[in-house]
Amino acid sequence: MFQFGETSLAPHARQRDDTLRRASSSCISGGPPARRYRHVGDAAVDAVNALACDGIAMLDFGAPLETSRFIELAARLGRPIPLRSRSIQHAAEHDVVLNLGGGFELSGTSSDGATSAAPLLLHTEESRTPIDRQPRLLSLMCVSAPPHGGRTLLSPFGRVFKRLSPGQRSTLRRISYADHSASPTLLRGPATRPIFAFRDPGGTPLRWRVAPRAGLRVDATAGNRAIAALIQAMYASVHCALVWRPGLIVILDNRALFHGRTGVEQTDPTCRRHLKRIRLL
Ligand SMILES: O=C(O)CCC(=O)C(=O)O
Ligand SMILES: [Fe+2]
Repeated sequence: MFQFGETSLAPHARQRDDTLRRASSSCISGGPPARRYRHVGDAAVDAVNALACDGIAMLDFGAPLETSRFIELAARLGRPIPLRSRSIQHAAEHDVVLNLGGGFELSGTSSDGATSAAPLLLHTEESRTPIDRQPRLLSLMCVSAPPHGGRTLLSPFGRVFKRLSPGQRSTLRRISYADHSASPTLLRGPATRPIFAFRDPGGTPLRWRVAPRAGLRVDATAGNRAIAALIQAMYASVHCALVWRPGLIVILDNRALFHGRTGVEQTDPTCRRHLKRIRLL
Protein backbone atom coordinates (compact mmCIF):
# COMPACT_ATOMS: atom_id res chain seq x y z
CA MET A 1 0.00 0.00 0.00
CA PHE A 2 1.44 3.42 -1.00
CA GLN A 3 0.38 7.02 -0.73
CA PHE A 4 0.42 9.86 -3.25
CA GLY A 5 0.53 13.42 -1.91
CA GLU A 6 1.42 16.68 -3.58
CA THR A 7 3.06 20.02 -3.06
CA SER A 8 1.60 23.14 -4.62
CA LEU A 9 4.88 23.68 -6.52
CA ALA A 10 4.70 20.36 -8.37
CA PRO A 11 4.31 20.68 -12.18
CA HIS A 12 0.96 18.86 -12.16
CA ALA A 13 -0.44 21.28 -9.54
CA ARG A 14 0.71 24.24 -11.65
CA GLN A 15 -0.88 22.71 -14.76
CA ARG A 16 -4.17 22.26 -12.86
CA ASP A 17 -4.18 25.90 -11.68
CA ASP A 18 -3.28 27.12 -15.13
CA THR A 19 -6.06 25.15 -16.86
CA LEU A 20 -8.70 26.22 -14.30
CA ARG A 21 -7.62 29.85 -14.72
CA ARG A 22 -7.64 29.69 -18.53
CA ALA A 23 -11.04 27.99 -18.57
CA SER A 24 -12.52 30.62 -16.22
CA SER A 25 -11.23 33.44 -18.39
CA SER A 26 -12.66 31.89 -21.59
CA CYS A 27 -9.26 31.05 -23.11
CA ILE A 28 -10.54 27.51 -23.78
CA SER A 29 -13.23 26.78 -26.39
CA GLY A 30 -16.83 26.76 -25.19
CA GLY A 31 -17.55 23.49 -27.00
CA PRO A 32 -18.78 22.33 -30.40
CA PRO A 33 -22.02 23.79 -31.76
CA ALA A 34 -25.13 21.90 -30.69
CA ARG A 35 -27.90 20.97 -33.14
CA ARG A 36 -31.43 22.11 -32.29
CA TYR A 37 -34.10 19.45 -31.54
CA ARG A 38 -37.81 19.33 -30.82
CA HIS A 39 -38.29 15.60 -30.51
CA VAL A 40 -36.63 13.41 -27.92
CA GLY A 41 -36.56 10.46 -30.38
CA ASP A 42 -34.54 12.35 -33.04
CA ALA A 43 -32.13 13.65 -30.41
CA ALA A 44 -31.58 10.14 -29.01
CA VAL A 45 -30.73 8.69 -32.44
CA ASP A 46 -28.15 11.43 -33.11
CA ALA A 47 -26.77 11.13 -29.57
CA VAL A 48 -25.98 7.44 -30.03
CA ASN A 49 -23.92 8.24 -33.17
CA ALA A 50 -22.17 11.26 -31.65
CA LEU A 51 -21.27 9.29 -28.51
CA ALA A 52 -19.78 6.48 -30.60
CA CYS A 53 -17.63 8.98 -32.58
CA ASP A 54 -16.65 11.62 -30.04
CA GLY A 55 -17.71 10.39 -26.58
CA ILE A 56 -20.00 13.41 -26.27
CA ALA A 57 -23.40 14.49 -27.61
CA MET A 58 -24.59 18.12 -27.47
CA LEU A 59 -28.34 18.52 -27.90
CA ASP A 60 -30.06 21.90 -27.86
CA PHE A 61 -33.79 22.01 -27.05
CA GLY A 62 -33.92 25.82 -26.77
CA ALA A 63 -35.58 25.59 -23.34
CA PRO A 64 -35.33 23.02 -20.54
CA LEU A 65 -37.37 19.85 -21.05
CA GLU A 66 -39.88 18.78 -18.46
CA THR A 67 -38.16 16.37 -16.11
CA SER A 68 -40.21 13.41 -17.40
CA ARG A 69 -39.06 14.09 -21.01
CA PHE A 70 -35.47 14.46 -19.86
CA ILE A 71 -35.78 11.02 -18.24
CA GLU A 72 -37.38 9.65 -21.43
CA LEU A 73 -34.43 10.89 -23.51
CA ALA A 74 -31.83 9.50 -21.10
CA ALA A 75 -33.62 6.16 -20.85
CA ARG A 76 -33.26 5.71 -24.64
CA LEU A 77 -29.49 5.79 -24.19
CA GLY A 78 -29.03 3.59 -21.13
CA ARG A 79 -30.47 2.42 -17.82
CA PRO A 80 -30.92 5.31 -15.32
CA ILE A 81 -29.14 4.62 -12.03
CA PRO A 82 -31.35 5.16 -8.94
CA LEU A 83 -30.10 7.70 -6.37
CA ARG A 84 -29.64 5.81 -3.14
CA SER A 85 -27.54 8.10 -0.97
CA ARG A 86 -29.52 9.76 1.84
CA SER A 87 -27.33 12.86 1.77
CA ILE A 88 -28.67 13.89 -1.66
CA GLN A 89 -32.36 13.02 -1.28
CA HIS A 90 -33.28 16.71 -0.86
CA ALA A 91 -32.01 17.31 -4.41
CA ALA A 92 -33.40 14.11 -6.02
CA GLU A 93 -36.45 13.84 -8.29
CA HIS A 94 -38.21 10.76 -9.71
CA ASP A 95 -35.58 8.56 -8.04
CA VAL A 96 -32.98 9.13 -10.83
CA VAL A 97 -32.62 12.90 -11.42
CA LEU A 98 -30.21 14.92 -9.28
CA ASN A 99 -30.50 18.71 -9.17
CA LEU A 100 -27.06 20.33 -9.20
CA GLY A 101 -27.22 23.93 -8.00
CA GLY A 102 -30.32 26.05 -8.40
CA GLY A 103 -30.59 26.35 -4.61
CA PHE A 104 -30.48 22.60 -3.89
CA GLU A 105 -26.88 22.81 -2.72
CA LEU A 106 -27.81 24.84 0.35
CA SER A 107 -29.03 22.02 2.54
CA GLY A 108 -26.27 19.52 1.83
CA THR A 109 -23.61 18.36 -0.63
CA SER A 110 -23.14 15.10 -2.45
CA SER A 111 -20.09 13.10 -1.50
CA ASP A 112 -18.42 13.84 -4.87
CA GLY A 113 -18.80 17.62 -4.53
CA ALA A 114 -20.96 17.89 -7.66
CA THR A 115 -23.58 20.04 -5.88
CA SER A 116 -21.13 22.57 -4.38
CA ALA A 117 -19.95 25.91 -5.85
CA ALA A 118 -16.20 25.19 -5.63
CA PRO A 119 -14.28 24.05 -8.74
CA LEU A 120 -14.74 20.35 -9.34
CA LEU A 121 -11.43 18.69 -10.20
CA LEU A 122 -11.24 16.41 -13.23
CA HIS A 123 -12.56 12.90 -12.65
CA THR A 124 -14.09 9.73 -13.92
CA GLU A 125 -17.56 9.41 -12.40
CA GLU A 126 -17.46 6.86 -9.53
CA SER A 127 -13.78 6.23 -10.26
CA ARG A 128 -13.41 3.68 -7.45
CA THR A 129 -16.55 1.71 -8.25
CA PRO A 130 -16.22 -1.71 -9.94
CA ILE A 131 -16.57 -1.40 -13.71
CA ASP A 132 -19.95 -3.11 -13.98
CA ARG A 133 -21.50 -0.56 -11.59
CA GLN A 134 -19.65 2.53 -12.77
CA PRO A 135 -21.90 4.94 -14.73
CA ARG A 136 -21.39 4.46 -18.46
CA LEU A 137 -22.97 7.76 -19.47
CA LEU A 138 -23.74 11.05 -17.75
CA SER A 139 -26.64 13.13 -18.97
CA LEU A 140 -26.74 16.80 -17.94
CA MET A 141 -29.50 19.31 -18.75
CA CYS A 142 -29.17 23.04 -18.12
CA VAL A 143 -32.19 24.67 -16.47
CA SER A 144 -30.52 28.03 -15.84
CA ALA A 145 -26.99 29.38 -16.20
CA PRO A 146 -24.95 32.19 -14.68
CA PRO A 147 -23.30 34.75 -16.99
CA HIS A 148 -19.83 33.58 -15.89
CA GLY A 149 -18.26 30.54 -14.29
CA GLY A 150 -19.51 26.99 -13.84
CA ARG A 151 -18.06 25.77 -17.13
CA THR A 152 -17.86 22.00 -17.50
CA LEU A 153 -14.35 20.86 -18.45
CA LEU A 154 -13.74 17.91 -20.75
CA SER A 155 -10.49 16.02 -21.22
CA PRO A 156 -10.58 13.11 -23.73
CA PHE A 157 -8.83 9.91 -22.63
CA GLY A 158 -7.08 9.52 -26.01
CA ARG A 159 -5.31 12.88 -25.61
CA VAL A 160 -4.34 12.13 -22.01
CA PHE A 161 -2.95 8.73 -23.02
CA LYS A 162 -0.78 10.28 -25.76
CA ARG A 163 0.87 12.58 -23.23
CA LEU A 164 2.02 9.68 -21.05
CA SER A 165 5.23 7.72 -21.65
CA PRO A 166 5.06 3.94 -22.28
CA GLY A 167 6.52 3.40 -18.79
CA GLN A 168 3.92 5.62 -17.12
CA ARG A 169 1.14 3.86 -19.01
CA SER A 170 2.26 0.41 -17.94
CA THR A 171 2.59 1.59 -14.31
CA LEU A 172 -0.95 3.05 -14.37
CA ARG A 173 -2.25 -0.24 -15.76
CA ARG A 174 -1.04 -1.95 -12.57
CA ILE A 175 -2.26 0.57 -9.96
CA SER A 176 -5.69 0.81 -8.33
CA TYR A 177 -7.23 2.58 -5.33
CA ALA A 178 -6.15 0.95 -2.11
CA ASP A 179 -9.33 1.16 -0.07
CA HIS A 180 -11.71 -0.57 -2.45
CA SER A 181 -11.02 -4.21 -3.20
CA ALA A 182 -12.76 -4.33 -6.59
CA SER A 183 -11.69 -0.93 -7.97
CA PRO A 184 -10.52 -0.99 -11.58
CA THR A 185 -6.91 -0.16 -12.43
CA LEU A 186 -6.31 3.55 -13.14
CA LEU A 187 -5.79 2.67 -16.82
CA ARG A 188 -7.18 -0.20 -18.85
CA GLY A 189 -8.14 -0.99 -22.45
CA PRO A 190 -6.10 -1.08 -25.66
CA ALA A 191 -4.00 1.89 -26.85
CA THR A 192 -6.66 2.54 -29.50
CA ARG A 193 -9.32 2.96 -26.80
CA PRO A 194 -7.68 3.70 -23.45
CA ILE A 195 -9.99 3.98 -20.43
CA PHE A 196 -9.05 5.73 -17.20
CA ALA A 197 -10.75 5.41 -13.81
CA PHE A 198 -9.35 8.23 -11.71
CA ARG A 199 -10.36 11.32 -9.74
CA ASP A 200 -7.81 14.09 -9.23
CA PRO A 201 -7.46 14.05 -5.42
CA GLY A 202 -6.28 17.69 -5.22
CA GLY A 203 -4.47 18.17 -1.92
CA THR A 204 -5.97 15.04 -0.34
CA PRO A 205 -3.56 12.10 -0.01
CA LEU A 206 -4.44 9.18 -2.30
CA ARG A 207 -3.78 5.63 -1.17
CA TRP A 208 -2.98 3.22 -3.98
CA ARG A 209 -1.85 -0.36 -4.33
CA VAL A 210 -0.57 -2.68 -6.99
CA ALA A 211 -3.62 -4.48 -8.34
CA PRO A 212 -3.79 -8.23 -7.70
CA ARG A 213 -2.56 -10.28 -10.68
CA ALA A 214 -0.84 -7.19 -12.05
CA GLY A 215 2.47 -8.97 -12.37
CA LEU A 216 5.67 -6.96 -12.08
CA ARG A 217 6.45 -4.83 -9.04
CA VAL A 218 5.71 -1.10 -8.91
CA ASP A 219 7.68 0.87 -6.35
CA ALA A 220 6.35 3.93 -4.51
CA THR A 221 8.38 6.45 -6.50
CA ALA A 222 7.43 5.07 -9.91
CA GLY A 223 3.74 4.90 -8.93
CA ASN A 224 3.67 8.43 -7.51
CA ARG A 225 5.45 9.82 -10.56
CA ALA A 226 3.00 8.11 -12.91
CA ILE A 227 0.03 9.53 -10.95
CA ALA A 228 1.53 13.04 -11.05
CA ALA A 229 2.12 12.66 -14.80
CA LEU A 230 -1.48 11.52 -15.23
CA ILE A 231 -2.84 14.59 -13.41
CA GLN A 232 -0.66 16.89 -15.46
CA ALA A 233 -1.75 15.17 -18.70
CA MET A 234 -5.44 15.39 -17.70
CA TYR A 235 -5.32 19.19 -17.33
CA ALA A 236 -3.05 19.71 -20.34
CA SER A 237 -5.61 17.76 -22.43
CA VAL A 238 -8.71 19.82 -21.54
CA HIS A 239 -10.02 20.76 -24.98
CA CYS A 240 -13.29 22.35 -24.08
CA ALA A 241 -14.93 24.25 -21.22
CA LEU A 242 -18.67 24.09 -21.91
CA VAL A 243 -20.69 27.26 -21.63
CA TRP A 244 -24.18 26.31 -20.50
CA ARG A 245 -27.47 27.79 -21.65
CA PRO A 246 -31.01 26.76 -20.71
CA GLY A 247 -32.22 23.79 -22.72
CA LEU A 248 -28.74 22.50 -23.60
CA ILE A 249 -28.37 18.77 -22.87
CA VAL A 250 -24.92 17.19 -22.89
CA ILE A 251 -24.37 13.43 -22.74
CA LEU A 252 -20.86 12.35 -21.76
CA ASP A 253 -19.26 8.93 -22.13
CA ASN A 254 -17.61 8.23 -18.77
CA ARG A 255 -15.32 5.74 -20.57
CA ALA A 256 -14.04 8.31 -23.05
CA LEU A 257 -13.52 11.60 -21.17
CA PHE A 258 -12.66 13.07 -17.81
CA HIS A 259 -14.98 15.85 -16.67
CA GLY A 260 -14.77 18.61 -14.09
CA ARG A 261 -15.99 22.16 -13.60
CA THR A 262 -14.69 25.65 -12.97
CA GLY A 263 -15.91 27.43 -9.82
CA VAL A 264 -19.51 28.64 -9.89
CA GLU A 265 -19.96 32.40 -9.49
CA GLN A 266 -23.33 32.98 -7.85
CA THR A 267 -23.37 36.74 -7.79
CA ASP A 268 -26.90 37.15 -9.10
CA PRO A 269 -29.54 34.88 -7.48
CA THR A 270 -31.88 35.35 -10.49
CA CYS A 271 -29.52 33.56 -12.89
CA ARG A 272 -28.11 30.71 -10.87
CA ARG A 273 -26.39 27.69 -12.29
CA HIS A 274 -28.88 24.83 -12.25
CA LEU A 275 -28.31 21.50 -14.03
CA LYS A 276 -30.24 18.26 -13.79
CA ARG A 277 -28.20 15.08 -13.99
CA ILE A 278 -29.05 11.45 -14.76
CA ARG A 279 -26.36 8.76 -14.60
CA LEU A 280 -26.78 5.74 -16.88
CA LEU A 281 -25.51 2.19 -16.97
O1 LIG B 1 -21.56 20.44 -12.69
C1 LIG B 1 -20.92 19.97 -13.62
O2 LIG B 1 -20.64 20.61 -14.62
C2 LIG B 1 -20.45 18.55 -13.58
C3 LIG B 1 -20.76 17.93 -12.28
C4 LIG B 1 -20.29 16.54 -12.20
O3 LIG B 1 -19.15 16.22 -12.14
C5 LIG B 1 -21.28 15.48 -12.20
O4 LIG B 1 -22.46 15.79 -12.21
O5 LIG B 1 -20.88 14.32 -12.18
FE1 LIG C 1 -18.91 14.05 -12.10
